[in-house]
Amino acid sequence: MPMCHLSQRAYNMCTSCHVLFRELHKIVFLIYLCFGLKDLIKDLKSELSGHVEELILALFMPATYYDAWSLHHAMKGAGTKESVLIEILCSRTNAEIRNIVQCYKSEFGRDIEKDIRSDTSGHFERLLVSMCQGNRDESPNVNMQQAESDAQRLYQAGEGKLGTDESSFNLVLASRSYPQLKAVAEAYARVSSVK
Ligand SMILES: [Ca+2]
Repeated sequence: MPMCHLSQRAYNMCTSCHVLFRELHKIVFLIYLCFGLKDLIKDLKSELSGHVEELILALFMPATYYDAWSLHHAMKGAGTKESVLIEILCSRTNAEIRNIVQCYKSEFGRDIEKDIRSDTSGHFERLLVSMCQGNRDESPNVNMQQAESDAQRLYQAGEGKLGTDESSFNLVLASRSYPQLKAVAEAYARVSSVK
């Protein structure tokens, strides 16, 4: 039976693992049964489970859908996989975040902000809620003076005092551009080493 491009990719990645190999056969069969991607994803979900489900869905899902699915899985049921929330919400572009929020609503019928609020608390909750607004500065320019003052501010809000003023961290982490945050981290290393 000929294989489509995606299943060939999945096949090449996974031939060394017997469990995955068996599951991939199911998928090849499913591809020929259902040609619509949406139906295919639905069928894959009902056929697979656990890490195999996650690997295969990662290969087949559009990136936005996979992020929304991962966030939903990280929060649904008991407990929360905080590392997944951080990895996705703290690294995507504003446009990607907005698409993920929209996809979360349309595919899972839920409001991501409400789910974050019910699954997390305190400053971590506020940080994640800020992140899912998709309002990060995306200018490619780095302002060294601002990086220096942010580093000073973070030092004073954390290491330089008893306890931590988390709101300063939230402000910087949620709003500065990624290149700017890199400059803040470098400035912070200098500030903390001379104090
Ligand atoms: Ca939960």
